[in-house]
Amino acid sequence: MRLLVTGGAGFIGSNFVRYVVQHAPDVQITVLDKLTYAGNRANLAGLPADRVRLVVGDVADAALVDRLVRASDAVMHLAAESHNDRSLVDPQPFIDTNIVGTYTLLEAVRRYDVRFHQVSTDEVYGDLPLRTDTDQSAHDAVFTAQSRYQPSSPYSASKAAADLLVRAWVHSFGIRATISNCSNNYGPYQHVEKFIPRAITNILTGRRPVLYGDGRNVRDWIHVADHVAALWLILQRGEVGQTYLVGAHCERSNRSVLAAILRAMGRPADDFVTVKDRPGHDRRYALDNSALVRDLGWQPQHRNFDQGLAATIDWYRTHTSWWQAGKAAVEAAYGQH
Ligand code: NAD
Ligand code: TDX
Repeated sequence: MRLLVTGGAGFIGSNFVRYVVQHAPDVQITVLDKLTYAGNRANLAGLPADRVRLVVGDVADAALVDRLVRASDAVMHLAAESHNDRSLVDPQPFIDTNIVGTYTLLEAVRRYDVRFHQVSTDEVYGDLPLRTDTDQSAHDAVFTAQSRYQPSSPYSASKAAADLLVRAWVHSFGIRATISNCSNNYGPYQHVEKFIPRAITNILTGRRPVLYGDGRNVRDWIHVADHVAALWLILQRGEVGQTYLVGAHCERSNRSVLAAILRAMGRPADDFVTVKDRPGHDRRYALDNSALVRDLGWQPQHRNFDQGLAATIDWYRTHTSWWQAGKAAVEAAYGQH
């Protein structure tokens, strides 16, 4: 199989490429990645050159995308602007990459009848109420593949728009596509702008980690290794036209995640700063993964969040050269808003 992986030099993309190289010896991978601030050649270091090639370019470049899709049997589409906070400062690249880029790929897979998978997020469904002691409906609420799309941020709106284009291209043109909507990932190679790596690397550089608002917001965490295993399974065995929700039933408040990081790194429990809340901050995400478990037999392997977190902390400790150069600039940018 000739597989085109867009965004393969990013966090989830590079973990996916490594997974496929290890598990599927017959697959040749072409990574199409613009190498934005979030993409990094080093994420693909050490992979065999005869199995993986990197093409630096834009998913919205129709001529380049046409040429690469024509030469592929399947496309795993991960390229995106991925950070909510950035989308609140400058939405334009989110429109260009997430919407126009996805449209550009869809037109190419339509021309050449190439299998396509859209990697998306649970944030397209908006947010859920926090669980409370009294409100039973809040306890039961989770996203399902039938949940309404009601995104809150420019980032999630751009992902929602892209997903809807995929659904329409399946419906109107019969392209062979699937979609997955995954919860919050953590693990190696995640950019230091994101919550968990930011907190870890703040502590490692003598800064205090940062909690937005009251810290009661809940995210449903999944180890990136479990997400990429699901993506590979869906690409091979998923039913065309289906949406799969990917999550590992690991809801944690931001406050409790930060407490676990501080504890694991030997810092006092109150050694963090609280800042103004993110505008439009989604309260809670949680999702129903039953189609993936029932139909495709997927099971998360990294079920112990504290262990996964400890391994992630170790990874950042032992890979300082991977993140150190960009750290100060990320913190300086955060300081401006
Ligand atoms: P990331 O920001 O780490 O990586 C994105 C990659 O896309 C980078 O390598 C970047 O250079 C590349 N890219 C950006 N614009 C491009 C363009 N115009 N053309 C080609 N390449 C471009 O993001 P990530 O966290 O790895 O997310 C990957 C995908 O998974 C995204 O589609 C995201 O919406 C989705 N997702 C992420 C999470 C999460 O928790 N991180 C959860 C669910 C879904
Ligand atoms: O320093 C911080 N302090 C903090 O309290 C940062 C960076 C974040 N937060 C909060 C905001 C969120 O409630 O932590 C939570 C996680 O924040 P992010 O890492 O920015 O992730 P989130 O906004 O939840 O989106 C992530 O998951 C879904 C990814 O960035 C998206 O690409 C994915 O679609």
